[in-house]
Amino acid sequence: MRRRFYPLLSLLMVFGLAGLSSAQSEGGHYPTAGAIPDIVEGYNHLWREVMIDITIIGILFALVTLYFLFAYRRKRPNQEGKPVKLSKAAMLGWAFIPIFVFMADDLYLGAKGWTLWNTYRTPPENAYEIQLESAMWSWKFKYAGGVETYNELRVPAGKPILVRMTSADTIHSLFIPDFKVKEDSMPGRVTYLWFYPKEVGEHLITCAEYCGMLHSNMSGKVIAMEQGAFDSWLASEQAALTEGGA
Ligand SMILES: [Cu+2]
Repeated sequence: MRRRFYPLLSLLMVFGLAGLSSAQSEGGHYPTAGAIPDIVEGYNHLWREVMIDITIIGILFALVTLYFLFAYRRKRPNQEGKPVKLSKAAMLGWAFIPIFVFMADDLYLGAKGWTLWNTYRTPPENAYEIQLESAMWSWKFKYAGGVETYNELRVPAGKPILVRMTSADTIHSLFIPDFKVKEDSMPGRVTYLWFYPKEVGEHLITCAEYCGMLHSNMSGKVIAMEQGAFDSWLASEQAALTEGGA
């Protein structure tokens, strides 16, 4: 009777070992020092991995459940079940092997999430800094020389961008889905996020924290421009300000 459990236990062991060996082979995914880490790729990679793991775990649970349903079905009317007596070793095995398998995967994904989080919280040193003040209902971006834009975050492509933010009124949340970044902006506190627009293009900005009646209209866009075009845009805005102020 007890022998029936052995194939199942071996199956669990195989999954556990497969998980561990995949954990070890992941070492190469993280960027070397000095390079700009790719948080979009890091996010996508972790997301795929979580999906794959919960699918495998779900199938595994379903198979074990189906096996038990079949193996321990009632075979005659009035049949009474009787508990299987397990040896101490089998008992410990049943408790600890599944724990080992699932906790190994949880801790591994947790560690990878922590590593990725640290990447999110550590802007590269050469990041270009832009300030943001959110309000009901607009995003005001502030550049060097007093230049301001509303709802348009113009950035040079090919450079990591650091956005330091606060809020004029209530809590908003700057969400740029294409770059997999989101950060709350709040009054009386300065928070930040960074992202890396590699190429010229436009990307949606939206508010991800309910901030009142027109919250759903609180959108904007990132406009990633060639470095030269960005520089001349900023210079012309600065010149216009100087002229206006003179
Ligand atoms: Cu908002």
